[in-house]
Amino acid sequence: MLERQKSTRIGTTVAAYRQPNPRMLAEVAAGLSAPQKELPPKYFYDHRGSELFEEITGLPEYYPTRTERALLKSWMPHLIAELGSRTLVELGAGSAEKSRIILSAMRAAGSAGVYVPIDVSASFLTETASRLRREYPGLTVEPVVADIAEDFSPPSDLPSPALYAFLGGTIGNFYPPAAIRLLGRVRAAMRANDRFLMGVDLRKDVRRVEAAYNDSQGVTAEFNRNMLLVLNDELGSDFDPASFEHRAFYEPVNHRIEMHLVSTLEQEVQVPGIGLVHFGKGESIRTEISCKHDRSSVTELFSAAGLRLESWRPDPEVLFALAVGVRG
Ligand code: SAH
Ligand code: AVI
Repeated sequence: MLERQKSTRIGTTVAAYRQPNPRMLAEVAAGLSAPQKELPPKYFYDHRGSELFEEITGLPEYYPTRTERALLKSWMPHLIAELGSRTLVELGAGSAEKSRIILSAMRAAGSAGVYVPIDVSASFLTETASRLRREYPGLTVEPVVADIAEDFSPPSDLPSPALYAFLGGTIGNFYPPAAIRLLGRVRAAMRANDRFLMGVDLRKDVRRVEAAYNDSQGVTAEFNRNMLLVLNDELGSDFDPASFEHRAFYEPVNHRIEMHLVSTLEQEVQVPGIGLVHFGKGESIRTEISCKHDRSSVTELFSAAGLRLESWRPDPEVLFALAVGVRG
């Protein structure tokens, strides 16, 4: 879906843009005309954005990935042996680096059948699928390029039981009503003996969580600005990423990190199909929320989506947790 296009700039003329995706154009138009400008975080993820996220996962300040990995390593061999999962359907799979822990547990239990990684980052997903086919020769890998906020349709007739997984704390990147709709679609696809495994980033000391989104090497800042390059490539807009500053802070009322791009000057940006977009000096675009949870907020989210929280496993420092849900 989000593929950076090879385009040629001739003076100020931009040649050879694809037809813009109408949904993207509508979302960007609505987001940039709101009083608080806002863009959906899925637009971070072209191939470069996916690479930058991978880089973030290895940063010393970014505790979620290594904490979730340790939780998966200690729990998955037991959980998968107990469930006998034959299919893994994963939302927002990315590089599937941690998914391999689940797939290896399925292989060890003799139950590895089908892996369905779903992601909006098309070419990155294709690469992930090819690598997995090489690493797990007996596994059927059926990647699906889709926006999980809009449509969620795993292939039918998957071997049962299935494990649906949504790792990394990505649920936190959705506003609660959208998160509930998304989980509701997972619930609708699940059969009685299927399970839903979700990674959630937990509420904690504000300094710890803010540091994870303000890393000292500036990778998160580059990831944030990448969204403007995605817009330039997809829509032919003329954002100058250097004129926007990365800002990330904890918003305690809604228990979430907010990431913004702040215009360092008064400027106008041309977005074909939308027109000139004005930015005052210091005006920002909110590019991401990352909601932090606890056991009771996850119980509520699940129950609003028709799921029941069956198991809850935080790490010893209570930074991150794995939650397992069943049809309620
Ligand atoms: N699950 C991986 C990657 C998390 S990064 C991990 O835990 O490390 C978030 C992933 O979700 C990215 O790969 C991104 O491309 C994907 N993603 C974000 N929004 C999405 C959407 N609306 N639909 C589908 N995939 C999405
Ligand atoms: C993918 N998602 C869970 C990440 C997060 O922490 O909300 C994206 C991210 N944004 C900045 N750093 C990482």
